[in-house]
Amino acid sequence: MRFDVLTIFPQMIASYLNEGVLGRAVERGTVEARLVNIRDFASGAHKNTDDRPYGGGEGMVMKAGPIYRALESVERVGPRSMVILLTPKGERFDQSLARELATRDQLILICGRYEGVDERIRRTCIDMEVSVGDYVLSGGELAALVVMDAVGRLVPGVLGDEKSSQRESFEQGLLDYPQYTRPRVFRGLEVPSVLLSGDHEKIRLWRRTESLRRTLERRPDLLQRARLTPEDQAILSRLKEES
Ligand code: 6GU
Repeated sequence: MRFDVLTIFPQMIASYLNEGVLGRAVERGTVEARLVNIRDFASGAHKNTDDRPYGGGEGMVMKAGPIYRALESVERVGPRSMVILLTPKGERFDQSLARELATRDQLILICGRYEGVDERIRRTCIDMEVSVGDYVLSGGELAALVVMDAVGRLVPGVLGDEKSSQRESFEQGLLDYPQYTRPRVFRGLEVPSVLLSGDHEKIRLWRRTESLRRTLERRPDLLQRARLTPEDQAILSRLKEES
């Protein structure tokens, strides 16, 4: 997977890419990440990348020219390359979109600012517009990092344990079960005894129940779309009776 990020703040992206799971993947070459500073493609003495909106009003709009030239400078890799604009007006990013994007060869991510980019860029250069949620960020940089992180960890070879991304309950449409590690007692609170029992079937059942309990309490909307087994249905009926 190759990411090319077009931004006026490349340092915001660079520092995150140097650390953690994504940092290691970049270091190993499993994921390639290139940063393109849109300002390098601006013209004029001031190298402006934004300007006032035609028609008047608040804020600034990102100019078409610098983004267009920055985009032209990016080498296209593989047959499944895609240009994505990060904007709060975009399609909502979720795990299923992350999975779809992870099958691509290259994602070219354009970080817009909140007031937006010139509509002619959107209409001529963009394959997809993506938002990371219903709130306003001051720029698309954090959103691009969210997309790169969630997509990057699905690329084969990025996580140490190949199965660990599939085990996560969000992949199955549920919230994760509670986790415990040493010590056995913390501020008077004991680790649930089932987790110390060594009985793997009991542990599996406890974890599944707690996943379903949390999802029912906090995100009942997820249960509509989750793939639920007959066992899950039975657990859910019991949980609903209890409450
Ligand atoms: Cl992609 N950009 C900005 N500026 N704000 C957002 C967003 C993106 N997604 C959610 N809020």
